[in-house]
Amino acid sequence: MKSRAAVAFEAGKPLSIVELDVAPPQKGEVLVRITHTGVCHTDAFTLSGDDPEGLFPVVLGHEGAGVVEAVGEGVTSVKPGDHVIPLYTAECGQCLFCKSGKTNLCVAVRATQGKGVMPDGTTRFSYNGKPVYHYMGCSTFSEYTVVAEVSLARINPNANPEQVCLLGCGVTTGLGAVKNTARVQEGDSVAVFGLGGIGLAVIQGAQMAKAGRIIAIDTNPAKFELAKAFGATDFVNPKDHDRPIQQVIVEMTGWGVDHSFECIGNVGVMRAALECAHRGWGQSIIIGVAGAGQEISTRPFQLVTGRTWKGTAFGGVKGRSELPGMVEDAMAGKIQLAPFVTHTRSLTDINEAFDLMHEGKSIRTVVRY
Ligand code: NAD
Ligand code: AHE
Ligand code: ZN
Repeated sequence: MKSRAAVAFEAGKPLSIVELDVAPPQKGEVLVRITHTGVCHTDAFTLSGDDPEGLFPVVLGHEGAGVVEAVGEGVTSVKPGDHVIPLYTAECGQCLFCKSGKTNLCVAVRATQGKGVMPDGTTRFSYNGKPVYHYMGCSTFSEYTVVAEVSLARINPNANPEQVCLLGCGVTTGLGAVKNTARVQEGDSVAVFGLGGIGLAVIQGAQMAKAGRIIAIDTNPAKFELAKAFGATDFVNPKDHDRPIQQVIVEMTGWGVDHSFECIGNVGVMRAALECAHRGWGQSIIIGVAGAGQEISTRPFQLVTGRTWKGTAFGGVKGRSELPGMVEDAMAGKIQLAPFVTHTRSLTDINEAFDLMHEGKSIRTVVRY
């Protein structure tokens, strides 16, 4: 079948709106009609060419919502008409990782996913007879996409897709980082570096956890208003200070914060986030994704004196088990999604979503088909 799609033919170039050919879903696969997709900084990261797993030409997008159109052989957990959110972190329930009870990092389809292909090693997308790669097991920048059955969460059909698509990445990642990775407790102090979709979701999660002080840090002060609305108590622009930002946070708090979160993808800020954590027990959670060749560093003394460095993917959330409940929570007003959707665009204007992000004007632009 034909599908309207935004294709990244080359790193560093705008996406091209074309009509792709999409092959039918094979065994264990599902054809999904995407109705809405968010644009996450990770899409821009991969488009930039900095992603070690980046492949071109590719259909990017991993923060979508849609409806099942058709299923391949052996698919039993979803049927045509079901409303779904594609998952870049699958949940097969069978692998060592799923069964461990310790992680959400299912490996059922991860190896082929990282190579831009379906589990049988081939792509379902083609353009002018040439294969086009899949992305993160989702490829939500195509109206019709094929994903593995284990990469789909079935959700309430009455949910607002323009908002719940954000549970496909940004909002879930931030909320989960607070709840599952850091396990923030009532009264704890929190510092959040970077106030995009991820950082603001961390702030929302910290407020839900009844954190005490929530320090919001961004070089773009325009982000502070929304951070305040989500519950941040203190606002710091590193550009207003001539000393290292970790020193500023430690001075503000006495000994540092109980939990810090890096939501940018800047290895220098990752160091600052670790070093502003409380002596003896503070922990820092890396959420941001850094480019090929970049590495983190700190004085080992920072760890010797009791700080812990951690990271999180999709907030530690198991998508098939947990996303349906999070969608219900959003519908019940327990999770706020509307404030994240600062812009909407049609597919033909998807490149504006990247421009708005780079200009610091948007939190999330949601693209509708
Ligand atoms: P975004 O671009 O919307 O937000 C980033 C924010 O960081 C912006 O507000 C920007 O002004 C701010 N910033 C940039 N440099 C800064 C600095 N030096 N100091 C302070 N603030 C600074 O991005 P996003 O969509 O919120 O994504 C954030 C990061 O999280 C990206 O690296 C993305 O790839 C990553 N991410 C990771 C996961 C995961 O599962 N680990 C999931 C989603 C996104
Ligand atoms: N491909 C990159 C790493 C990219 C990365 O870390 N992705 C995050 C999700 S970002 C969502 O916006 C993640 O979940 N990683 C775990 C995984 O299994 O992909 C690289 O460095 O190679
Ligand atoms: Zn993302």
